[in-house]
Amino acid sequence: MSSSDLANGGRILVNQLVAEGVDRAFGVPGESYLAVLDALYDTPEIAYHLCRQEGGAAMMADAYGKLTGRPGICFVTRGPGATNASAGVHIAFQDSTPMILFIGQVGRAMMEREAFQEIDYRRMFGQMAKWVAQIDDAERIPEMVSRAFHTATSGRPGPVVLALPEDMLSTPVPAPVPARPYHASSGYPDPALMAGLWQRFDRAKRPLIVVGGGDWSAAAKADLEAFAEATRVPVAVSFRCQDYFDNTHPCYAGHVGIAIDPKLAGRIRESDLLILLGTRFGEMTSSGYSLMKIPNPDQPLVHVYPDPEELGRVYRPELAIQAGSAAFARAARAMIEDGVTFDSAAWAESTAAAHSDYLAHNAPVEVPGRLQLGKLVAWLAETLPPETIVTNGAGNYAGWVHRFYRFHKFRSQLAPTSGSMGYGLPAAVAAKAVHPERPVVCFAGDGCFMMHGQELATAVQYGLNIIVLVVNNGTLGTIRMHQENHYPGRVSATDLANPDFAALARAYGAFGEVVEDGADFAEVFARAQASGKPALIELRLDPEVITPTATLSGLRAKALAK
Ligand SMILES: Cc1ncc(C[n+]2csc(CCOP(=O)(O)OP(=O)(O)O)c2C)c(N)n1
Ligand SMILES: [Mg+2]
Repeated sequence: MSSSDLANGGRILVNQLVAEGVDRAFGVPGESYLAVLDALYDTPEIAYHLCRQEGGAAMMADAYGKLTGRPGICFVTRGPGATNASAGVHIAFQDSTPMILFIGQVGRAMMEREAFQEIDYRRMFGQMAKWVAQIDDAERIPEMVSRAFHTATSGRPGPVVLALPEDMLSTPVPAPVPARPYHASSGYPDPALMAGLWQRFDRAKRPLIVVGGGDWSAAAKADLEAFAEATRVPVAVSFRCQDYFDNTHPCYAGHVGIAIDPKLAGRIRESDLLILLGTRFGEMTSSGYSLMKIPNPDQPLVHVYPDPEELGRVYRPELAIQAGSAAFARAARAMIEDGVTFDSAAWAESTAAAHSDYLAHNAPVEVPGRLQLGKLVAWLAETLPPETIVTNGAGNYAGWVHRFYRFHKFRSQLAPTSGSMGYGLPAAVAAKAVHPERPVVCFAGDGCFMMHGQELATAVQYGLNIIVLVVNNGTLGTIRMHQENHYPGRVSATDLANPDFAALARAYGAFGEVVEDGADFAEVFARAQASGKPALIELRLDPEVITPTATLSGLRAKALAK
């Protein structure tokens, strides 16, 4: 055998990634996977984005997975690199995002001694990933990596973790043939079950579809919108899946999330044909499992989900259809195009009422102080083009975005259903890398921003001109709100001493300004857009304004009066 037939694991791995169509990876280097970094040195097909912390890198990979439908690729080193990255793996799991985390691992000869930074990733990520494995034989890289792509994208998508022992990556072996590129597969709805669904539609008076989960696409959204247009069926979106249905569509019924509009909650409770499409209807969507009884909902329930293990796991449906959301939406549209009709007279009026209730709930409300956050978000919704990508992490500030923004295009929202603080900024960085032509706006709280704020350096390094809006209320507002509700007046470990965010942004080489009065926002935002740099605008919000409809002192008084 000639030496040209030999390749090390790093080269074999990168060749396989190229064969799978990978164009980008996010990571933080480590000495444990130098051979991969070396192979990337002469692989122009793959852009490696050097991040500042692995949590941010993994969140960027998640955002890439959401935006493209292809696995987001993340490379981290063993031990501390992997533990940092776990935040992003958990997000990808709860959001059903295709993602592959590659971890440099200690050498094979020293395994199980608790060598430097050694962890058994199978045990560590067991509950958080669809599949966790270690590639001990470089000749099996094509097989294992190919399986990782299939697993991450098929059925209910999710993260896969592959550990790469350092010496496996660096030792030459006979070069294997790359595996063929992956194909994602998800179930197509059984026509017999679909017939049962259409019969139920015929009898229904108050049908409602709630969409969410992974395995969606722009085409799936368009198919569902066409189906809704033809049948006038109202469609609501689950927590943080607000871009799965055009919010200005006349059948759009609103966001089934935290602080749900009580009128929409009523519609869900009273529905006589509730179709959950791709959503697990988890804790945040179900208002703490209060909108449907468990295990037997009062509402006649049809559950469409790609993973059969989820069907009947929490809610016992009348009809369970194992199918991908995209396949279901395609089938539903095809049926309408084949000439099947429903008499929508029974519900058309209530669909119109649901949409006007949504519009009323979406209209900004007046709050105390000079910064009208609702109006500011509504102004952005009016002003920014529909392809704008809006990101956020976790905190009460996000509630304003969810309520007062309007989403039109698929994947114009990147927000973690797992409620992971700090997600917004790395997601925005990835979004701008994938779609440089689309405006990207990140909302972060003052607590949230500090979790992964260092990725502003990544935005500057790669010239990714995102705009970050830091809603600074000097507190971990969500927790403070819960404190006032449950332990009124006993403010414990929630006040924040913050840096000067605008100055911090400028120190990074970004644009930075402060807005205290909402009237100045449009002007500052225009300057940020024109700056030609990543930008941060600090919005000073009175902590009293804890939600669009509650003040901290009001919550305290209410709790004390109990
Ligand atoms: C990584 C992580 N840590 C802790 C929490 C718990 N948590 C949820 S919201 C929140 C406070 C967020 O504060 P901030 O970003 O300032 O937003 P605000 O609520 O003040 O608008 C905390 C600590 C979480 N969701 N994620
Ligand atoms: Mg805050």
